[in-house]
Amino acid sequence: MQRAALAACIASSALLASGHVGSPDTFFEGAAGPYPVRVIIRAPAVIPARAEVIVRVSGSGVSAVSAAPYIWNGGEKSAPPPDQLTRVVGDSTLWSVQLWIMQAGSYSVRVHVDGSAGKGTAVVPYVAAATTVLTMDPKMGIGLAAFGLFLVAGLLTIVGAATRESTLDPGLDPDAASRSRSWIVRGVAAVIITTLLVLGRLWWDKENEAYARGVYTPVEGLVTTRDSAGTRLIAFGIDTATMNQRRWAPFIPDHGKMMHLFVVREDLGAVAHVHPRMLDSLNFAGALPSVPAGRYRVFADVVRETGYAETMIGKLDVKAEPGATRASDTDDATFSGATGGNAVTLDDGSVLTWEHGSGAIVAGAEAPLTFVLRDKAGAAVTVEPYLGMAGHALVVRDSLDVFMHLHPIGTTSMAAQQALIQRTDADTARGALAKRFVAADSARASHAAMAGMARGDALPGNLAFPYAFPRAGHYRVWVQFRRGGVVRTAPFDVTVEAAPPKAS
Ligand SMILES: [Cu+2]
Repeated sequence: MQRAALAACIASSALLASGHVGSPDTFFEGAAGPYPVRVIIRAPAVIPARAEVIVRVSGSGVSAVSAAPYIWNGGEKSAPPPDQLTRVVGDSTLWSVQLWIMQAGSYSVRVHVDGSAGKGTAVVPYVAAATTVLTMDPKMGIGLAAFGLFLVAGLLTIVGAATRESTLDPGLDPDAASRSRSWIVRGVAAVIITTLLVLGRLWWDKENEAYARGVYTPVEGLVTTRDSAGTRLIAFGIDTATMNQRRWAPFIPDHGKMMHLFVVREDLGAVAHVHPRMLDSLNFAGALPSVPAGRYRVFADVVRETGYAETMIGKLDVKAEPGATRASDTDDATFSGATGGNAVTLDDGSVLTWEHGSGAIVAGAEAPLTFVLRDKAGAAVTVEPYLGMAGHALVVRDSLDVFMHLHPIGTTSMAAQQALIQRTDADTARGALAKRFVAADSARASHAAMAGMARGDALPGNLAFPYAFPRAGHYRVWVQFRRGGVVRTAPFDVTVEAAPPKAS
């Protein structure tokens, strides 16, 4: 019953969670040396607690899988020895373990695979954050309070009996003087015990408050627009009051951009994906290409040099459309319109089809986010790299409490992974690592080069995004890719069903 209460509490309160909005789990698709791995980190809702690490290793001859969490600034010696994963019964490629996460922050979870092809390690960025304060079940509270009262009464009885009778010889009755002394001592003991209980309560309230203050909420920004010379500018200013005592750390570019800003109309009828420039450590600004009027939510993806990837949030009202507004960045894109079912025809005539099979899509279970691009004749076609990847997907729940920017490598940020890998024990000065990242990024001809891609490269038009929808409900998924030099967006709708209750 306690576990059920705990699970209900976690389910009801994990709305806003680590790094991203409403989607606390980490999905990673990559390789540990010669072994392709898919890693899922099921985030706990409180910290300290255990995170479940699930690893799918495809590749034969795998003999052992282990994993350990490294906090970003802990150095090599800080991590506990790796925990061995055990095979999940009934699936020889699936391994799992529970890892203790003792404090909130940015981690690399290193997954080691050992097998007949040798050893390999995958570095998975993981942002640990408490997302809820657990409350006690009232029934258990009443039970514990009754037990506590019983203990206090017992203690007073012992104290009273000891002062009254401990010096008496066997068989004698206590006299009136020792009886009254016993009452006085019991009264003093009651005062001392009450004082201790009150002090304990004060201490606990302080601890509880400190914990509640550390519960993750997204940083908010003030979003404004301004029309100037035929261009609409959008600005995102971080509201430091919402930083919730979190340590400020410099930003690093992810996919070559300091910020990926998603402007989503509240009815999900329009979306813009733009890349404002960083003006200073709190302010970003850039062009907002033409979007229809309406009330918008703003989700700003950024990565800090600590490997901490987060989504900041804001709101924006867009008034009537101005004349021609142009994008300031060729990687910017906008889209408005409804979905066209499971196969969306794009303006170049190609068709993107969501191949999700016939089964239901269930909250918490790996979702079949697999898309194939074909031409009019039905032949598979290629795409060009967009921000160093074959494709991007945005996932937004219709109630706007879930937002996720997905890549073929999952929910993790490549920049966060690089920050965690490249950080050395000498990078103790704030900003040192960020400086190297910014320098390396501006030295790069195009961001695609980082992933070993040239801008004109042809990539297979099969796009797969490892992810599980966190909750039941209606979602819209926008898939973005580049073809013919133009960023194209295909919208899809999906209804996600609640997970069936687990038999225990
Ligand atoms: Cu972007």
